[in-house]
Amino acid sequence: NLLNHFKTQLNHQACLGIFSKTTDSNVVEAAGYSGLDFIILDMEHGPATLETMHNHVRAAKSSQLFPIIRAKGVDAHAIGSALDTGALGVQVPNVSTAQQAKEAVNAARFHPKGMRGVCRFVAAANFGTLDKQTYFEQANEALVILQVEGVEGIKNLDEILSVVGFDVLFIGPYDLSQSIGRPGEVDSPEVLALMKQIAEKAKAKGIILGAFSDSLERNQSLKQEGFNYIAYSVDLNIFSNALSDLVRGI
Ligand code: 3PY
Repeated sequence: NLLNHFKTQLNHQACLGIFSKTTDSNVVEAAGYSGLDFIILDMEHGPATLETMHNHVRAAKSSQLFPIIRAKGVDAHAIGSALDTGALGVQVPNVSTAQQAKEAVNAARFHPKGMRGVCRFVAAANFGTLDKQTYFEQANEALVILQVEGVEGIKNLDEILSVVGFDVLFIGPYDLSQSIGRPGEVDSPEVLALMKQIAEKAKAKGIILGAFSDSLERNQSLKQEGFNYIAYSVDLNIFSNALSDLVRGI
């Protein structure tokens, strides 16, 4: 199945995804026909509502694209309801302390791994038709991705990395650049050095690394640096840039 297949891939090789800020589930489905590995449906930045997310998740699964929802923050309701849609992963932005990392894991996993709010009548449980035990076991396999993207998170990194129950540590270079007073300078030596520092610590603990990239060159360098979860750009930006290339080519 999609969950096991993606988890296996992620453990062994670089996987490529994009962020999505569309409200049209056809765009999400179409992205899957490209062979892309995963899509991060964004509820931190972007207009899509929880209702839209239900359709996005269905659309992604229909084209074998692994759906992850980025919740709006470290918020138990936002994290639980994202997974209730049937998304196979949840990404939590701006984790700065071990306490926040624990809260995120707790909100994403059922007992004994956490304390996620229980409703077995949601889309993720086939509206209550899925066998209870199967649902709870399956739900606890969801991918949990934590974003560290600020100096406070870096300061607390050892403790964050010691928290049990998350799968991927994701670095947000844009927020990181802002946190050192240089918003947007994602290719600056300072940001790259901090990313390297985070990456080395995560690697030493055997934790899968992820990052945002907005260039094809950066995709390659991240891959070489051992990042297996590479989130390239945003669907609508990719679309618009492809049209610019088209216009330039006439
Ligand atoms: C960042 O770069 O800060 C991100 O969160 C990616 O969108």
